[in-house]
Amino acid sequence: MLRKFVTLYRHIIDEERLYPDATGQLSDLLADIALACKVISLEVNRAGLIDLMGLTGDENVHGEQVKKLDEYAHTTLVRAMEVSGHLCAIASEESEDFIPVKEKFMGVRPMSKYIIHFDPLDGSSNIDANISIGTIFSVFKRVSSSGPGTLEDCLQQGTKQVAAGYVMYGSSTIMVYTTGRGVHGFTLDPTVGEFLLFHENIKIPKRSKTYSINEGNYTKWSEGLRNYVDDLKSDSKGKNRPYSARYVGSLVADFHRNLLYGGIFMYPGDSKNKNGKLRLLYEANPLAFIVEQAGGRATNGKERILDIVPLNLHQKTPLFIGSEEDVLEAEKYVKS
Ligand code: P6P
Repeated sequence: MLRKFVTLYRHIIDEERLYPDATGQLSDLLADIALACKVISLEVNRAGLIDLMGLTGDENVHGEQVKKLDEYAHTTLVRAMEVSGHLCAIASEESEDFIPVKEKFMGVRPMSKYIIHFDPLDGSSNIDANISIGTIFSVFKRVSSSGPGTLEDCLQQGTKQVAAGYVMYGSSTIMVYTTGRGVHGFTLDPTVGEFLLFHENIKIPKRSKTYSINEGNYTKWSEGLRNYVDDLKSDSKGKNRPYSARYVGSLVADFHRNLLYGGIFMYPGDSKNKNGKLRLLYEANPLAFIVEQAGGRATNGKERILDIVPLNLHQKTPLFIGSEEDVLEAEKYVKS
């Protein structure tokens, strides 16, 4: 069967045509994100050859060592997003405060009606080991009327997202995105510099045989969670046990594998960090939007991720995300 030769931009425009009142701003914004990520991909893929490996010696807002590629990815995205003319505010893991877009960059059409959150290079602690890392993004319509964006524009419930996605820099560079009409995956063909459709309408299996969690934290977990993971490893034939453990330690890589093959990824709160490690606005929310669009489920163990009302830009949340039936089962144990 002849596969459709569909570029990302073609796909975005086709999606846009389904919304009669679309102004084209979101389509342009998604194309700008893809372009910025192509540039980042170039650097990630040759970081071993030029001196972008290793540390800048600086620390980011979370006191984490900033890898040079982190900084590069952040700067590349901010520059591309500022000049896009479609944003009134930009929020990044690498920036303590959100960045209001300067008037001179504001679009001349309806005043720059979007805001964006991104994790410029998630999993960056794996850069030197050449393990897949990724850019994660989440787009909202502004709630303020005009001018540079406000904190209120940036602290919206995940259900209000208009687009979300990630770009994973691995054996190939892929982009997965949703605008609320299914989840679609693209592979970058470096010879033509285009993201080409490889998987339209991705659906995550309802039940899997894979779980992803850092078992090094086992002694800090709640009793309910310990019982759940112990059960996954048992060999009770009646409940398709034991599951396989798959954990890269790079959120985008673990999430993407589970999205395609099925699986549950967990980063729970524990006795040391009650809200776990992952961030609501630029990690949990975008992946939760994607997984629900693919027929999966994402909660904090009790509440749907997308229903959480954010209180600050870098707040953490426990995350249980992936195959619907697995997440529901995990919740039963965690609540017990
Ligand atoms: P741990 C990478 O540093 C990251 O932010 C995510 O990409 C990943 O899922 C998680 O942390 C891994 O954390 O504590 O298991 O090393």
